[in-house]
Amino acid sequence: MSKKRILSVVKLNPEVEAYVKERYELVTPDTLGMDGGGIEVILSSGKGRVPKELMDRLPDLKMIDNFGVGYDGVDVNECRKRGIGICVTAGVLTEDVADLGVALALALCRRIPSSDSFVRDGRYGKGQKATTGTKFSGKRAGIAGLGRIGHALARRLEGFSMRVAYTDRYCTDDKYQRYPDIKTLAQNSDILFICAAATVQNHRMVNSEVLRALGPSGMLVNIARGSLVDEKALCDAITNGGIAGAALDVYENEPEVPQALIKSDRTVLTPHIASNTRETRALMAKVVIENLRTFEERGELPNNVLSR
Ligand code: 8YV
Repeated sequence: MSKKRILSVVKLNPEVEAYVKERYELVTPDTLGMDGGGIEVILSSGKGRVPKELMDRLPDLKMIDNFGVGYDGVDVNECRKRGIGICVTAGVLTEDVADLGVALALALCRRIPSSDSFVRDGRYGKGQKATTGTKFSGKRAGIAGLGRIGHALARRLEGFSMRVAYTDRYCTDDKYQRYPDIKTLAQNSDILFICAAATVQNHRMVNSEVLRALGPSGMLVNIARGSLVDEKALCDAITNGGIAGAALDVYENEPEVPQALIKSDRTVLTPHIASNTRETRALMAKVVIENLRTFEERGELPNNVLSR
């Protein structure tokens, strides 16, 4: 009996790939051919794109099994209309992403990357003076997006004696001060952390006005998605001293990173690694496989963001 087809729009995690290849015929949009009938599942990730045009080729599509919690490449409205579930790896990567938020902010304040280079390239040995950073503990933290990751970050920052404030359209938490919008939050923050989902409403939520509100001593940390920040405005603010610095794990057109950010000594840049630890990637793979197995065996759509 021939195997059922499954379509992947991304390079798969090795464990997911091994599981899938044993049970399915794995196809890509390029090898799909004219007839997309019978394909019920698309495997995707934060990097994947599932536009309406692809869904049009798959009349039996029921599930997008997503390696990650972000699914901004998926046409969500179209999924809603067609009753297609978007199943994510909720919960398992929260801690890692929050950890990276702290690490990036600390690295930026305490100038860890440039201090590391200072030692490695011999300037320390020659008795030169290292650059002075800024104190991390006690800063005013602003969190845009107080979901699971935002909360995990808030808890960590409290441990650094920070006053934590936030803005969020849906979540509230009386423990922290809530601001009605991101501009007011930025005005009242030393470090603005972006943890919100990359929805249409949040597109470029950090614009030139918000960066102005953050001001010359303010810092931006983005562990969510590049599309939440107007990258051109950010480059200008970094180049002109409009803000003190930025620490970024995500970019508007990954893997491209603007030269203005690369050249600046007031940025800390990582290549979208927030969930990239051995432990978490193994758990993410497990959830993707479990989501798929549950769908196949029981016809259910676990961790479906559209059923919430
Ligand atoms: C992954 C992510 O790096 O969960 C997300 O939204 O961006 C990350 O966990 C990504 O899904 C892998 O491409």
